[in-house]
Amino acid sequence: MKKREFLKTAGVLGVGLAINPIISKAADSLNTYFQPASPFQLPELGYAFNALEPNIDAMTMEIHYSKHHNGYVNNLNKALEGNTYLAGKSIEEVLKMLKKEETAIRNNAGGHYNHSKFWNWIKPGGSNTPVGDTKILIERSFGTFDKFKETFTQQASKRFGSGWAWLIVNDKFQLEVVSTPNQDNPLMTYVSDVKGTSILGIDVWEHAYYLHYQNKRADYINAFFNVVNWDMVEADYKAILSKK
Ligand code: MN3
Repeated sequence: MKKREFLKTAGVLGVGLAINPIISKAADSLNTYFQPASPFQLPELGYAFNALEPNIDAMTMEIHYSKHHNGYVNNLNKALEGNTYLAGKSIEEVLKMLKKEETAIRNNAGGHYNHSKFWNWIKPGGSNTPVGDTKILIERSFGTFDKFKETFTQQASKRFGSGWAWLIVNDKFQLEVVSTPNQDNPLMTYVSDVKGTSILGIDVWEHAYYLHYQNKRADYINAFFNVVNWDMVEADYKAILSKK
């Protein structure tokens, strides 16, 4: 759907969607969040390891960020060395262009992108409920915020083994809750069955919660909602709109 058609369709939502969406400061900083091209670097976390306690414990944050995410960045840079068509591309382009069988790039590019987004989708204290256009769209798409939470929680709970649950904007500009295995992402054209751009995601790999929650994934998902940064979700949505 072209932007104009979308805005016409979205017009029924009323005041929530302006004709010329104003890109907030958060969206600007988001656009500069990733290094424009490889080699990639571990981005700054933006808060202390213990800042999300008691919802996400300090040791989990420290290991998750400085070991797991750092490992994805280093291994991605190694995997891209000598790659003639992906080296020098942005991380989003790498996700969109990589081939299914390029396992090292697929796992580590996904790992870098997914975690870079994830750190920004959570913040100390969170912000309890959606804001702005995404609040309207979530209520319109799922009925109520609680219904959305239920759907998202279901996707996150039923993901067998390692992976992520996402709230995405699909190619029809609709919100959808989906899940992908391992470090796959809905931006991966040649990999993912579900296609779109995520505006919220939860890491349900055991490394994301096991130290504190052990086998109780449901408790971790519940706690995640206490620290969701809904302003960032809104900024991500506006950034998608601005590129159409
Ligand atoms: Mn992880």
